[in-house]
Amino acid sequence: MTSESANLEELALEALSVLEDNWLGRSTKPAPHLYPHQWSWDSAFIAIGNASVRWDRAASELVSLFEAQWTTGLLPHIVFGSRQAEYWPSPEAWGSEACVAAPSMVATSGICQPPVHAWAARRVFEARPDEAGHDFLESIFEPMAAWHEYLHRERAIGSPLVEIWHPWESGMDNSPAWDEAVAALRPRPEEIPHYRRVDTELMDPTVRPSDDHYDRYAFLLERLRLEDYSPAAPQDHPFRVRDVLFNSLLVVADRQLAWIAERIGADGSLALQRAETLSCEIDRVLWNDELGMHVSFDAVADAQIPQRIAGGFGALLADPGPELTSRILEVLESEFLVPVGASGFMLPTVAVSDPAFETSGYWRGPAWVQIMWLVAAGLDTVGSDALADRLRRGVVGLVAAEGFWEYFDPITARGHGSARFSWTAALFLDTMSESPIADH
Ligand code: 9WN
Repeated sequence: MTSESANLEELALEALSVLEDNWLGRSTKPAPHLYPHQWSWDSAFIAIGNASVRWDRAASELVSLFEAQWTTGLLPHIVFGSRQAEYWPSPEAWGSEACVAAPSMVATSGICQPPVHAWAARRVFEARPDEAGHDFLESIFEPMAAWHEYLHRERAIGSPLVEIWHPWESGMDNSPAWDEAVAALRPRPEEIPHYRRVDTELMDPTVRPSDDHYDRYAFLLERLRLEDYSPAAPQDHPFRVRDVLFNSLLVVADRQLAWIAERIGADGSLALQRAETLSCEIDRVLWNDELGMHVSFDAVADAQIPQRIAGGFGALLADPGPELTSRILEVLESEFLVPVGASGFMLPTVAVSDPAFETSGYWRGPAWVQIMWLVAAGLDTVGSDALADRLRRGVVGLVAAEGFWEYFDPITARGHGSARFSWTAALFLDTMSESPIADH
């Protein structure tokens, strides 16, 4: 065994210990202190990482999340565990107990996150395609279909593209792509509920979203809460964004839902049809020819958001065809990718040359492992294997040099945010098992 592969083996053990330490009993918290409950898309990534190493936990991660599903089909972005664990917004701030559609056994948030779950469920099944795997798939299919149904029913307003109603729903909270839409919110002081941030007590406040943004996050939360998270006139909601990554992931998710349906003898034709419609709309509405990539759409301003962010490369997952793909790859290579380690690339969330770039500012520049993992999968989809491989080497290189951080500074490659971050560990494990990086 070479010293490099010995080191990778040690890292894999360390990744398992991160997941072990963050295990809550039926699901995994994203980070030891900063995010002490269960988060929706984190759980999907964690299930993917656990699928081939701790199958029962991978299945439990998704099963427990779906137990907190609302009767509307909404899959909440946070499922609260211990009330002692400090986080804002707390269960009281969300007030899910007062919502008829919310589960009675557990407190949750009332908004959602990108739909990576059908993909995760398929990966969990594929890691164990026996009777247990089949039972898991059967049990998850109806709730999964209801989750997708919710998105297509409640979030597609005057367009097949689905909307997010809060920056937190993108999973990329303070991305500069949302700056204008957030600045356009002008809450009166009495419309901002009183709150105390916990994140800035745990982290350096300069790398977290600003107080100004948090006031608006709190305002949107309160507005949605007052309408039980199901506004009677959704077209009047003041933050409505058709995010390219969210919609691209829904294309993948619908395709995976159809795949699951076929496995269990159910009908997946509607899901397939929806995936096709959505994928055409992504190219029709979200393609920006000048920027050479897809961007999100502000449904309130009725205009595209002309900001390149790494999430836009998520459109590769929906397979945009050779012409758009070659333009996208050109932008990816010439503007975004930054060399890391011997042969890897990292992908900053905002291009280093972009005026909006901030080197350690959360979603305003740093490289995140889950975005790199998703874009690598997008590159697989369009057959760009060499680039996908180098992005995966980037994931391994960052973790090997720095550890399992929440995100990484694209200039110095230093880790930032929370240490011992669950999806970094989970997707590192998946990256190691998927590609023979250690053999090169
Ligand atoms: C708000 C848990 C979550 C991730 C998001 C990330 C961050 C929460 C926060 O942490 O968001 O949901 O408090 O900042 O932006 O992608 O799911 O890891």
